[in-house]
Amino acid sequence: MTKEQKSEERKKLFGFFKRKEKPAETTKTEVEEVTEEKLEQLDQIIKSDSGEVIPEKFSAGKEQFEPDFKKIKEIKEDQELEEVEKAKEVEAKGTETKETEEKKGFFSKVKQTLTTKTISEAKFEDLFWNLEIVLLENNVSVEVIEKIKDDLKEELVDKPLPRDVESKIEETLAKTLKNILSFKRIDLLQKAKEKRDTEKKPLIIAFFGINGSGKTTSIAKLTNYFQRNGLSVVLAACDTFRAAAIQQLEEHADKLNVKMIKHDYGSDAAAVAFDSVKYAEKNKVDVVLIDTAGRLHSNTNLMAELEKIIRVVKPDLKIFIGESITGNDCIEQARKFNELVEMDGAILTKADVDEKGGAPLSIAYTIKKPILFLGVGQEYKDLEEFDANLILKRLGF
Ligand SMILES: Nc1nc2c(ncn2[C@@H]2O[C@H](COP(=O)(O)OP(=O)(O)OP(=O)(O)O)[C@@H](O)[C@H]2O)c(=O)[nH]1
Ligand SMILES: [Mg+2]
Repeated sequence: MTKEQKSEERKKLFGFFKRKEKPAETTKTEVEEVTEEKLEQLDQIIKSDSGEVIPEKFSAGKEQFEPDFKKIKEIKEDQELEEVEKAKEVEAKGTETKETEEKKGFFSKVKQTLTTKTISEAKFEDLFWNLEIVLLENNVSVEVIEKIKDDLKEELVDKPLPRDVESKIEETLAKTLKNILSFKRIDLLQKAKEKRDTEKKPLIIAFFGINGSGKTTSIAKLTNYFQRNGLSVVLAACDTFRAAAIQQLEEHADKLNVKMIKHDYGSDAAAVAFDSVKYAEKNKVDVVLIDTAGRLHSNTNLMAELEKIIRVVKPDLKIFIGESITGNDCIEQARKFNELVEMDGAILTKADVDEKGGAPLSIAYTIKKPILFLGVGQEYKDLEEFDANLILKRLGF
């Protein structure tokens, strides 16, 4: 900071600082009589703070040296400015730590504010506000927040508070969240093997979601996952709507060395799906993965096309692919898709870019179906089996 900037800053800050901390003291000092005692005190202050001696000026009238109050004031102002800057730094650091603390264990905050033996409804609402903010910031949907609130209220309001309130709150929250995430796991490998061994048929999985949510990439990752586990795959290029889509899937098919069934751009997607299943049955392929065009639930034509694919091949599983980074948008999409095409589960992509943990929790609660995997990058290996405990950890539990 240049001297000029510092002086400007000082003007702004010092004025405020002086008003709050030292109402009229500085001006008063200027008109006060200079006593030996006062000089001693000033000398002490300045020496101890800055190591400088007290500035003096020669008074021609009195023919002696006197304290130079103008300079003294400047020095004091400088010291005070430094203090203000230090205080600002401390405050900034405080905010950083506060955020981390909030994320880690925001319920401990509630404990600190509790001084009464029971919590009234009004007090609870007041306390819950702290949690609500953190949950909202972490993409936890309003419905889930309401559920958490109800469960906590039931345990805490107008009840004798247990000695260890923090543990009680933690326990209740963890129970609520675990319940939301405790859906029956879908084991794709086991399902494929079962269908192969009992029905001699391939496991058919259709994927859908909005544009760019990661359908094609997730299908490629899953192909690799099945292959690593000894199962064979055929891909159905049912995105006949977007010009480059077939080529994009084909590149993955070549890299992964799997068969891909395609028709021309613009052709009937359901026919491609049908041919893929026939190919798999004939060639004893274990799994058929159906890539579809990105669509909004409001696009009637494309939704009808999706319904036709489903009607024609009757997939064993219908999987919604959503981007976890879009937070509440993703939750809304999941809800709307689920109303039109009831899904069996979801894969949430781009979890590597999503620092907040609320999306999986909220989607699971919205669709009441399991989340199978999280996409955590762009490589084939970047597919993580969903682990509820990990999500709870990310939310600070
Ligand atoms: N960081 C990250 N990027 C991902 C992930 N999954 C997909 N992507 C990227 O997201 C972009 C879109 O992925 P696609 O697989 O083409 O999405 P899509 O749903 O098939 O898109 P449309 O076919 O256009 O509807 C690509 O650049 C992917 O590399 C993920 O888990 N993490
Ligand atoms: Mg695609």
